Order: sequence, then C-alpha cells, then structure tokens
Amino acid sequence: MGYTIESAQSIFSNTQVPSPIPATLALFEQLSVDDKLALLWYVYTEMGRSVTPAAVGAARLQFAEGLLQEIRKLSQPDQLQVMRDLANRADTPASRSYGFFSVNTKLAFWYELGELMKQGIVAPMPAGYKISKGIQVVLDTIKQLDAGQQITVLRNAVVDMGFSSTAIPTSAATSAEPLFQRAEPAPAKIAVEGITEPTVLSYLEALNKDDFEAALALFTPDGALQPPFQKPLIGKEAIGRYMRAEAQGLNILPQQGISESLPDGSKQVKVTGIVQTPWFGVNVGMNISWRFLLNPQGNIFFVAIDMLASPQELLSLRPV
Ligand code: 45D
Repeated sequence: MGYTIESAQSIFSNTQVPSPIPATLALFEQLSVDDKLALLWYVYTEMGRSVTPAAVGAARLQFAEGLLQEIRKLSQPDQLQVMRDLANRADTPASRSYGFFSVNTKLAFWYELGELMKQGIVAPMPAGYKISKGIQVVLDTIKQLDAGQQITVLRNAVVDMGFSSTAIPTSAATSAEPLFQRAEPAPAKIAVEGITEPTVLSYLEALNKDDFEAALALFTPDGALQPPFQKPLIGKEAIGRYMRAEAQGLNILPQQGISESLPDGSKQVKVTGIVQTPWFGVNVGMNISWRFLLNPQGNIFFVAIDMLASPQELLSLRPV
C-alpha cells in the first residue's frame, strides 16, 4: 500500500470542519494566572457538568495522594501559590511532581483539590470575586461550545499545567494506571449504519470492552492512531500504552458511517457517533468521528479520532 501517515491524515479532509477548541484554549492561554484559575473554577463549578464521583476511585488518587497531603498542610496563601505555580508551569517540586502524573491522575488531582476548595480545606475562591473582562470573553466563548467540547477544554487546560522537563508525553511517562469503573455497561454488539467492515466494528467493540489487545491486533505493525488534537502515535507499542492510559472505560456509541474502496484494494472508512468518558458518564456525550485507512488485508494502517465542531458534523459523510 503506497500510503504514508501524512497522506493518510488527509482522508475525508473535506468533511473536517475546524474545531473551536484550539482557538478557545489560545484565548485561555492569554489570561493572567489568577484569571486562569478563576475561569476554570467558574467553568467547572457553574456550568453544571458534574464529574461522576464514582469515576474517581480511591485507587486512582494514590498517585496524587502525596502531593495532596502536602498541599493540605500548607497555609492558604501557600496553597494558592502552589495552584499558581501549576497554572504557570513554574519549575517547583510540586509542579514537577504534577508533571509526572498521567492525564487521568492530573484530572483526579484537580477534582480532589476542587472538592477540598468547596470544603474550605484548600484556599477557596475569595467570596465576592469579580470576574475580569478577560475572563468574561473566554467564558462567553466557552458557553458557545457544546458540553463535550467544554469538558475537552477543561481537560486540555489541566493537562498542560505543571512543569515537565522532558518531551515525553505524559501518557508515556507513567506505566501504572488505576482502573476506571464504567458507569454503565457499554453495548457489546455494535451496528453502524452504512458500515460492514469487520475490522472497524471489531475495533469499536474492543474499545467498549477495554480489550486493548484485541484492538491492537487490528493494526498493521507500522499502523498509527491519531488522538484528538494530537500527533499520530505510531506502532503497536505506543498505541497500546496510550490506550491503556487514556481509553479505559469509554462508552463508544457509533451511529453511522461511509466506506469507500480504493483502486489498490484498501479502504477508507469514516464513522461518526458519540463517545462518553467515564469522568462524566452518560451526562456528557462527545461528538466524535473516526477516519480509518484499512490496507487491502483489512488491517488498520491509520485511524484519526476527531472531536467534531458541531453535532451537524455527525451527518457530514461525504467521500474523499
Ligand atoms: O485550575 O477510538 C478547579 C481515544 C479550579 C482512543 C480546577 C478515543 C482551579 C481511541 C475547578 C479546582 C482515547 C483517542 C482547576 C477514542 C483549577 C478512540 C479543576 C477518544 C484545574 C474514541 C478542574 C476518547 C477539573 C475521548 C477538576 C475523546 C477539571 C475522550 C476536570 C475524551 C476535567 C475525554 C475533566 C475527555 C475532564 C475527558 C475531568 C474530554 C475530562 C474530560
């Protein structure tokens, strides 16, 4: 198959509408550190997207427990300073520890900190805090986003915090990852309107079972997976590590798709549907597309997972 990952990245490119998420995050980046913390507080606590506490198992916090214990012992001004250092990516011991956390441990850490702030154990938002003009602009932008996009902004903001001296992606830096519990059992059998390719259906079913070995077996040895807003991960080892760290407990609810055979016998397949993260359970559905390039043997050479710009894009299934 004469494809490169680069050429595979552009399959179905005419159905890809630019996502508002990078632009929103760029606005967020321009805020002062205190405005960033305040904004996240508003988005997280006022927008009614509640994290399912069941997701935050006690086991999950064990990696963050040390840092949380230290923060509890600090005075409130010092606690605030730790949060500022994290948001500033300052080179401090706390910020470095955080930098080593996996994505899910970072989220669990802030979840717990948010709980401690609500209880007044960790420096809360000052009563009567007045939002600045800058925050208002970003807040208004975030309000335009759908729920799945809002939690993605939250997630990316959190993941980018802390100090990390290496170029290693966080998901690769940690090996031990606690298990997520599914809020609801995922559908075992999958039917996608317009799609009969067994590889694609098996991939989606394997993710719903957290059976990452089965999912990996579908890839070519040089195959790649491109997560939303990230560069492709190449090879089964990298994909497997990533999936074990970040794909646990997802509910995959694909809806429809389009499949096209190419002259050399390979196929490009696009599927759209809903993905639920265990963090928010059934409360938040993310509008997602998968763009697969299958080789003539039916193995996955490339799959890109994209967050759709709007729910209308679920129906955007033009070829090319
Ligand atoms: O700074 O096919 C406070 C793949 C204030 C795999 C706070 C996938 C101060 C292959 C509020 C305390 C994984 C790619 C902060 C599919 C402050 C595949 C706290 C896709 C920070 C389909 C903030 C999966 C907090 C997808 C607690 C698309 C924020 C998964 C918490 C997407 C935010 C998952 C949380 C997403 C966000 C999860 C918990 C977007 C979680 C988002």
